[in-house]
Amino acid sequence: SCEAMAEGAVLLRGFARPFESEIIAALRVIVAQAPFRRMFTPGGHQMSMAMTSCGSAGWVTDRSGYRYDGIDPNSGQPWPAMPPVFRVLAVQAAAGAGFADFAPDACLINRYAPGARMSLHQDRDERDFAAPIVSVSLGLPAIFLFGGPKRADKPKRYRLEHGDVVVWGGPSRLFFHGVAPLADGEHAVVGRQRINLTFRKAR
Ligand code: MD3
Ligand code: FE
Repeated sequence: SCEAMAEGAVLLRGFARPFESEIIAALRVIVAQAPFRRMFTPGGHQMSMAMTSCGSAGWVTDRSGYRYDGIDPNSGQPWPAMPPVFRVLAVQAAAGAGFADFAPDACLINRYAPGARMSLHQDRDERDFAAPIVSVSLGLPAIFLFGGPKRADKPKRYRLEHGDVVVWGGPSRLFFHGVAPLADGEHAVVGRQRINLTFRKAR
């Protein structure tokens, strides 16, 4: 099914389900090369979710700021390549939402253990805001907080489940958003965690 959450934001329930086993196999290979790590914000706070990336650019944060970088700072090597199944999924979802030529160069991979969260923020580190962001939820369900163009806009709550894909384009591309603390549970395929993939055109 297909649902509009705001102008430019399209929720594709279960869109990633047919890709599930291939995605999980590809994720294992990525994480062996670029393990999940809990990064620090420029303010010195350690993030509660753990991250890694694949593609020609990955997102990093440290005491000097936020940025996209072609090199994983933990290994000093390029990030793992974006697996073809990741790219196909993201491009098909974007096309389904009306974005015909999505060409992601970065996939950020967030891992939430029970209790982990992401505070309200905007995604503004990408060069071109005309490109959408495609997000894929795997594992335990999360309450996604979807605000508006101003930080003070009261967020709406959406439950994102295993296999759900959202395309964020148009005005919603710069809306504030976050994730409520993850409730404990056990997912039959992914275990006691939630994993979120976000595909971006970073540079
Ligand atoms: C709306 N990730 O990685 S995915 C992020 O579940 C991020 O891990 C969350 O926010 C997560 O930056 C939310 C949904 C999402 C991702 C990017 C967006 C929603 C968005 C960018 C603009 C507007
Ligand atoms: Fe975000």
